[in-house]
Amino acid sequence: MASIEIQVPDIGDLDEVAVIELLVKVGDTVKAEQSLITVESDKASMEIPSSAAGVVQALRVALGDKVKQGSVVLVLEVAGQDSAPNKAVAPVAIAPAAPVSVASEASVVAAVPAVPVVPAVSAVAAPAQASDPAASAALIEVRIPDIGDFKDVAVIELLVKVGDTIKVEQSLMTVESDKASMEIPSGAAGLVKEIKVKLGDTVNIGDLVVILEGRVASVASVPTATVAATPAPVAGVNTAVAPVNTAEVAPVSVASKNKSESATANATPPVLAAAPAHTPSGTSLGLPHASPSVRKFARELGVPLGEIKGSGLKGRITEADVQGFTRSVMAGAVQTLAAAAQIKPAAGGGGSGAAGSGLGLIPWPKVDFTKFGPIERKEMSRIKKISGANLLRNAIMIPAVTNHDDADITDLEAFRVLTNAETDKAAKAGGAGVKITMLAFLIKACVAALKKYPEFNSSLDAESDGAAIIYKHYYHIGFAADTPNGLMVPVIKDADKKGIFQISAEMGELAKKAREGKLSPAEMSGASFTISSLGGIGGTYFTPIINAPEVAILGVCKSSMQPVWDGKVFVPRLMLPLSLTWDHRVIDGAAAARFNVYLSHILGDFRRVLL
Ligand code: CAO
Repeated sequence: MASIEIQVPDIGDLDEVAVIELLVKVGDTVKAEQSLITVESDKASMEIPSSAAGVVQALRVALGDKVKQGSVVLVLEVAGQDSAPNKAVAPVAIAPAAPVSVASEASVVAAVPAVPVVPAVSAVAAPAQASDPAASAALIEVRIPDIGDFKDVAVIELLVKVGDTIKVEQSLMTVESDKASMEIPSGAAGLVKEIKVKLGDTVNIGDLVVILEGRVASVASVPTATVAATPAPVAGVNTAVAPVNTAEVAPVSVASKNKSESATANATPPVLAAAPAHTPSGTSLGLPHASPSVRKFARELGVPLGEIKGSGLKGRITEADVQGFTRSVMAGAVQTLAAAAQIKPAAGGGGSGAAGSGLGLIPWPKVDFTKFGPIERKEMSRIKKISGANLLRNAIMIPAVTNHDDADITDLEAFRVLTNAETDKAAKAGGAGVKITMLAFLIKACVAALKKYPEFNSSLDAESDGAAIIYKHYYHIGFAADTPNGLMVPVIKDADKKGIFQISAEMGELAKKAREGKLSPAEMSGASFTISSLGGIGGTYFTPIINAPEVAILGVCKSSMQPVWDGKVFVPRLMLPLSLTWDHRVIDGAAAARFNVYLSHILGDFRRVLL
């Protein structure tokens, strides 16, 4: 047994290409020339085959990675030297066979323009004579250039129509064999006069596909006369000269924007693409059936191709399908899956409905962590999955700001300790009693602050898409509880009507139920404001995420003795760090600062609650 590295082979003029599909995984047994990954540039996609048979030991690329010639794709364990084509000694990097070769039935290998090819064009109608140095009008034949070993490829998409004005290198049509698809670019600019093929036709190298009316340079101005007529060969494939018409007039220059090719120079490649979504076994991985240009178009718009129903041949997604889908989303007639899953439940208003669908975020990085060390995968708990989706929506959709402050709870803590000591004493004497925690006082203090600043006890009106604010005349306070299954938020209903002992007792019960996973939906709903206390754990400040549709949340951390200046001297005071996060659509910074100051005053002297 030996380990060999499979590298990206010569992929012609393409510099860096993105990995858009992984066709094998660790542990898979692959055959020689089996496709391993699909890579894509802005105009072409192709499958990278394996040069050897073996078992995949490690993937060296992840989706989204950029690779180029020589990049290691994966490590393959091969059975002895027989399997290693170049008898490489482990671990030796080997370049796979050039992906242009189509060696066997099983080798799903797409043609790759190892050497760029000039699309075949020729002018068939003589324009002005050579004495006229200026360009003149002519009919130009555009033919199928050398596309490698592919024969009888079907026209599956026409990308231009009669009357279109096209540029040099603009794609004219997409053709597809059973294993690869490619776009055929035009070698000349001009007006499309005639399209010589229709959907479903099969074409071969040299076939006439389009007649253009274009401005053709005269003989005198194009000394390199054979440039367009003879496509440069694709390395490793059929190098037969493309049957283009060069007899009647001087050929058309197909100089591209950046480079002016001579007769022997390499020019623009036909856009070759691997057929999408072919796994080695032939089962679809669900990659949408669309040409590279359509994929690029969709990518630019942030349109999820997988959600579009193709109207083209064999369900192929066309540019018009992408446009139609985009129009439907913009009109609100259709929602993307991401929007439905993440955005729809938001009742945050302010245009919340579909706002998140246009974030245009780049894809989440998919990293093969095994590249860096041993890993273990564990499924998330149901609660974590649900709360994660909610937290993400709330974090993204709410313009949240956090104000930090400190409350002097020296006296309150002394009172709490005293009260608990009395409860202990009563319990020892046979009486019942509830231990009270700082959180119970905080709930009561927050109710007082919510009454004074009602916008903190409100929600945006989802029905009017945030055009109104709903003020609640009830005070149901949620508190975050840390449980083995994740974060849960039980709710103390009507906290304004309850005393500290009752709140403490209820909190204890609800927290116990939360940890045992026994909370009912009713016990977790209806909160008008939430407190997240990490006081029993530690830390100073944090930025809690608002629990929509609420508009504010108070984060509390561990109190600590701090030197506080009393105007004359520093005195030791027990200070409680407060972090208030608020929705800026509803609340202003000044109100948030006042809320915190008021809360601190109450906590500093709890008698104020009675005022
Ligand atoms: N400062 C200093 N000590 C504090 C404190 C504070 N702000 N808050 C509580 N404590 C102390 C308590 O007095 C108690 O000490 P004693 O046992 O000596 O009396 C100890 O910390 C433990 O308190 P507790 O955490 O059990 O009780 P609580 O009422 O403060 O909190 C509950 C109850 C359910 C909120 C808490 O157990 C919990 O789950 N907190 C985590 C919440 C959370 O995860 N928030 C993050 C959300 S964002 O991911």
